[in-house]
Order: sequence, then structure tokens, then C-alpha cells
Amino acid sequence: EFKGPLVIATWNVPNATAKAWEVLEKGGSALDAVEKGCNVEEEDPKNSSVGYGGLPDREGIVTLDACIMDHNGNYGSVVFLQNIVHAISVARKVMEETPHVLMAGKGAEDFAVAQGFKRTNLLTESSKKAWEEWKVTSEYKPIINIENHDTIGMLAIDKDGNLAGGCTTSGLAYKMHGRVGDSPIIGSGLFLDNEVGAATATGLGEEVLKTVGSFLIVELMRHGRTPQQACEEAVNRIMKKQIHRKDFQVGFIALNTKGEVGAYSVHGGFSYQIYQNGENKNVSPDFLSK
Ligand code: SD4
Repeated sequence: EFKGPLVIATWNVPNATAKAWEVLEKGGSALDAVEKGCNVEEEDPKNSSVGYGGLPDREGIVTLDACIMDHNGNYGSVVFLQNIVHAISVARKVMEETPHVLMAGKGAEDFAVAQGFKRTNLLTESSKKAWEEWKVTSEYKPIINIENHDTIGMLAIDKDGNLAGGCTTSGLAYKMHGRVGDSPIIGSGLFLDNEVGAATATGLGEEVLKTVGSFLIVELMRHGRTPQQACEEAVNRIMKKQIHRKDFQVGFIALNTKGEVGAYSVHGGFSYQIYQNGENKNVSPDFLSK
């Protein structure tokens, strides 16, 4: 049986996977690794689609979505969370400290504060400026890869062979106020089964939600597909219904309990980070639209 450590994450996030690796190498759990790894992107003001410095919605308000899942199938999630940097850590508290799995908005924020999280204004000067420039035309048109795709979805296997996953985002830039994407929704933005493998998504969340992409990938792996084949099938499933519309990006990454990895996206430009055998690499996977 394969034993970690192994960690993969969506996009070019070497600092996040390095942090996760540091936890795993010391014998830490996959759950701690994904939380600490995702925290790195959440607190980075330069990452404009996660946590602090995330681009706001069309009203100028930053709202966060995040979730986390452990090897026992436990799950915690926050949606439409405001004023708290480490959304994934709040999601973990929902999982560990409440009888619930999903909390939203003001209730989730009050819960976070009661758990000791600090309120912070998440809108940085530079994301405020970007929003003000966007307001001039107020055109809502997600642009492939460049608009805001840095949502971090992270999957890890620890030395005990246990899986964990996390996903954290400020969602699509200039979304409607109140919009929630795929990232915090179990089965869509993230799913894992310790006996099979794990998957996570990035890109236009609406398309991932409509196909329950991450759950689909895990189920396909359960029935014998490799992580690569399963990611390809999930993208194909989306595009079969979208033959007239190709102007959006979706990317999936997955791993199985053998330590095999797969990734696939609608368009080029997607990449994932992998830290394995002491080596931290960024990989550009194959994609559908050529
Ligand atoms: C969303 N899937 O809210 C997220 C956005 C994303 O890289 O992945 N951006 O739809």
C-alpha cells in the first residue's frame, strides 16, 4: 500500500505545497497539512482569489467559500463568509466543534469570532482599485485563466496513508452578492474517500456544481478509472452539455490511494503543484480544447 507524504494543489502554489510538505514530513496528519498549506494562500494579499486580498463581489464585498474533509469522511464548510482571513480553518472548526457541516454568512462569521478568529477587512487597496476599475464598465465576463483563477484545492496523503483535502476561495471576481460557488460544496469542489482517492476542482464553479465533479471523479476511480481517466471524464461530462459555449475554464486534479495523480482542464493554462519525494514541481497537464 502506498504511503505518503504526497501533496498536490491547483495552480502554481509552491509555498502552499511546501508548507503542507513540512507538516507531512514531520509525521503530521494530511488534515493538518492541507489546512496549513491552504492558510498560506489565504493570507497572501497577492493571491487575488483567496482570503485576504481576494477580489470582491460586484458590491465591493469580499466573500469567502471554503471546505475541508478528513479520512473518516468528516467534512466542514463555510460559505459567504466575510471578514475572516482563514476560511478553511473556520471550516475545520465547523467540522470539529459543531454538530453541523455547513455554515453561512453572518452566522459563520460570529461562530468564527466565538472560536477566537479575528475580524479583518479583507479588501486590500489593490483589490479595491481593481474593483473600481471594473465598475467603470461593470462587464461580467469571466476570462479564461487570467481573471481570477487561483482558488486553491489541495489533496494530501500522510505517512499513515490517510487522505485529506481542502478548498478555499473568494470565488469569482465581481460575482453577484450572495453567490456561492462549487469550492465549499461537498462532492463538487472537493471530495474524497479514504479507500479510493480524492479530487478537487477550480474554474467556473457553476459548471462543476451542475455535474458534481469531484464526487464523480472519486466514483469513477472506485470503479477502476485512473485519476487521469477520471479527470478527463469529468471535463468531458461538462463539455458534452456545453458544445456552444467554450469560453470558460474548469480544471480538476485527483489522486488515488496508490499515489497516482491525474489532472485535466477545458483549456490550456491550467497547472498544478505537486510535492513528492522531496521535490516541489509545477506541472501543466493535458487539456481538452486544442
Ligand atoms: C468558484 N471555483 O467560486 C471557484 C473559482 C475558482 O480559480 O476556482 N477560481 O467558482
